[in-house]
Amino acid sequence: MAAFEARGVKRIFGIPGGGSSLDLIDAAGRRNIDFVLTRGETAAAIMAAVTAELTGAPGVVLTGIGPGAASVVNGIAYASLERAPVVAITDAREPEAGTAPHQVFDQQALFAPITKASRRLTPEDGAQIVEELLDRALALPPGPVHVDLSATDAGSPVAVTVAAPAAGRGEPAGPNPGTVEGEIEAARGLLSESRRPVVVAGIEARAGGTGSALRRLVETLGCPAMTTYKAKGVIADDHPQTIGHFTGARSEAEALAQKESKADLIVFVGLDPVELIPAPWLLEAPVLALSAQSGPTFPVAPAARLHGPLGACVEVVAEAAVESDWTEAELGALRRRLRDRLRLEGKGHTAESVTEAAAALAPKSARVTVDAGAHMFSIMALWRAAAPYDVLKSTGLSTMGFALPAGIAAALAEPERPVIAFTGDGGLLMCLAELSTAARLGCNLTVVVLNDATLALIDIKQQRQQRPPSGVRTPAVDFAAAARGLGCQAWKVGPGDPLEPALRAAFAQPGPTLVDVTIDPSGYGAQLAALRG
Ligand SMILES: Cc1ncc(C[n+]2csc(CCOP(=O)(O)OP(=O)(O)O)c2C)c(N)n1
Repeated sequence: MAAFEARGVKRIFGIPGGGSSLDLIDAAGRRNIDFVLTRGETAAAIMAAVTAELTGAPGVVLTGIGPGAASVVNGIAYASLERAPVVAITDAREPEAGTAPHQVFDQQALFAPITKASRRLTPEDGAQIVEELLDRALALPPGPVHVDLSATDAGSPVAVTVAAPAAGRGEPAGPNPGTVEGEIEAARGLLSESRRPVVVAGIEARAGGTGSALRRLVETLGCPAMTTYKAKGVIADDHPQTIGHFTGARSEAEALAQKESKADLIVFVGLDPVELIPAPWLLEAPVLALSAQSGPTFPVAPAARLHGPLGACVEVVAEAAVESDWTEAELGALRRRLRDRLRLEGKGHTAESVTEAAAALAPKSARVTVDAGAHMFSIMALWRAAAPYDVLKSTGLSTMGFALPAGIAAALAEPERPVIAFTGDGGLLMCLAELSTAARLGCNLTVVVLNDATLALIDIKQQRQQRPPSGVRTPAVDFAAAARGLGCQAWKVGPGDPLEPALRAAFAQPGPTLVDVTIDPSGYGAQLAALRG
């Protein structure tokens, strides 16, 4: 706990078991670290990971042995594929137990594929190991680590060493943190020869120190700027050169390959391959890759690469940047083309109309979280982010059950900033009980459920394969009634009901609220076809 405190940890999320968890909760209290009880372990891990993303300090999640450890796995997978530094602490069996193997399996093996390291702590070297694990979690690319700790070991005295404060978010670990390495001349050559470059910012570009260098580069080039979903806001959505998101979908490749707006160079700035959908690479233009971590494997081999502190990489190539041939009219046409592909038809309320209504009525400072599913496309396309982390979404894992726990973590990290969590009905049902966590904590959070009683993203894939509907549609759930039962104020909006009064009332309340909107999913199929082919 001393090590966590020194690294800026303010709260730990989880569900305790009866072993080391209880010692740790006591110790946390003595260090002014809050223990935040959740209803599910995976939700706790998502909260820890999002806390890490927002604060730069490591996230910490605590679970019991066996079922508690098994139940946290999807949240740790989130931290792994979304590059969030998280410490997962599980109760562990006593080494010399000699007791029945009740609730016992190899927990370190369970976490091995989704953590950067997993260690059992002992009184002899436990404090040292915690420091090493924290360093591992924070080193690029950041990710989760696992700690197994038995009650006897947790209760034994150790020599506490307090860590030096860790490097801040985005500052690379390693022997030469300030050095840009790679094909500097080739990189500059590609940029100076390019007449029609396109800059794509990815997850690593969220780190402080990159955004301003990146904007300068984009403005010098006068070229189109795109961000991945995770990097949304790194270059503001309202920046005159922002044309949309880069996800690896066919519609983007088509837009950037068409005759009138053909890109001749794609510049990745901090893009992580995990951010792209697994589709064939369709762009012919060469790629210049600038990365904070060395050697990521992209679906296309870059013509040149640099790695090192990302802002410095950008500055190194910017020396060769000159104004491109792109015109304002071409940028506008590209933006419209990408946006038009995402238009969503439907009767009554749709994901598009709900997003537009919420954006018009939301408090200006609102932060948004978005779940996985068909509803996500319209929200990501229409919500305007001004800065990184204005919109939080699971992309590397693309997990359902994200928006509500992420919203709770965001509300706790910045209580003065309201949060709107957009979710499908399927995703919300995976973490519904966390509404009671939000109510208990008084989170300034509005959950907007796009309720179509369908796992729409899977439903449309099933329809496209001309299969009969099976296993994807369910009777509608009354989320407003459920939310009230869990301690939130809630409104239900049917297909013919006006949405604005409910949204207005929900946004006006400080405590957690929920708006359950019945939406028409019939336009999703055409939208997905336009996006991904
Ligand atoms: C935890 C998890 N389970 C399954 C999936 C696969 N999956 C992706 S979207 C989706 C359906 C989402 O349904 P819903 O939340 O109702 O949103 P909608 O697609 O209807 O907008 C499923 C099952 C996933 N991404 N995450």
